[in-house]
Amino acid sequence: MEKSRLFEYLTIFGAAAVLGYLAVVAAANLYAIDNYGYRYARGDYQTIKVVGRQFSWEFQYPNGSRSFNTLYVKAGALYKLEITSMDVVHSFYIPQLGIKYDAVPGFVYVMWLKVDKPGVYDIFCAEYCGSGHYLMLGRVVVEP
Ligand SMILES: [Cu+2]
Repeated sequence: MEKSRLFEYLTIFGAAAVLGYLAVVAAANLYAIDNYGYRYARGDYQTIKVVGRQFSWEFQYPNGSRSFNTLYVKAGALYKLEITSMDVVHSFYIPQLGIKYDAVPGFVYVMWLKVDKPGVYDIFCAEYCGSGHYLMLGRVVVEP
């Protein structure tokens, strides 16, 4: 085989190998993403309703109790957060836990929450929702 032909084949198969590798890695990682919590949902969890309104956060627990602006959870336990709004669009944001999801009237969005480290984490509203937007602060209290 002449040399230029050899380089041509090496270029083609080299590029194919790189693209094939990237395709396999991307597919494996995309498959591992669990946005809707299908794998979580098979486990044991409790549902907490998160309701945004001008200008506070309300949390409704499975036993019927409620709290405002402070979300109480247990470390290591799994929670399904059903996020909605009573009035305008808010955004439920806990930066330290990597959670940020819009609270939209008429819609319920699901997020999964599991915190292993006990402590207190800040909650913000991350969508401008009116004159009291800056007051929509809260905290997550993770009990050991
Ligand atoms: Cu808000």
